[in-house]
Amino acid sequence: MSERTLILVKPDGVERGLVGDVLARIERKGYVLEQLSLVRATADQLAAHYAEHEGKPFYQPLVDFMSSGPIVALVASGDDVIRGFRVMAGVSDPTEAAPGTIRGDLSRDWGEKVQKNIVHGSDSVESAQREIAIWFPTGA
Ligand code: IDP
Ligand code: MG
Repeated sequence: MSERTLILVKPDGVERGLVGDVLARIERKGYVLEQLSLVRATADQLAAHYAEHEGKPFYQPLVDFMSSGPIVALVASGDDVIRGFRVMAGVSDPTEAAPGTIRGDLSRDWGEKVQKNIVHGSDSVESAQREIAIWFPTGA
């Protein structure tokens, strides 16, 4: 069944000029871009988006990082796109992410308290619905 996922190109991806690479991978894979926006995340958006991580040691570094520059928010659709994009992204740790994945190809450890790993992708249908409403409040 076709589904939708919320993808973010994080500030490291925008700053390093990797938006086009990420979008091209999504398009070449065959997923469809439904929404696309260059935004600066508000504190409220980040608190809602990362609520599950509040209290963890990397939470404040993560929020500071996500506030450090513009991000690209997008909604992509396709059958099993939530799982499919997570596979394309690779695991969270840039050092462990497999070559061929977005994180494996484009990110690395910079010795910081937060992993700068280029992209976010929703991890479930429930997360996708919740996250799309945070980044596209007028509807997607
Ligand atoms: P995900 O983005 O692969 O779903 P999550 O566990 O949801 O990973 O964590 C959200 C983000 O927080 C990660 O993408 C990464 O930027 C950062 N992060 C997660 N775990 C760690 C950690 O152990 N150290 C530093 N940063 C982390
Ligand atoms: Mg996550």
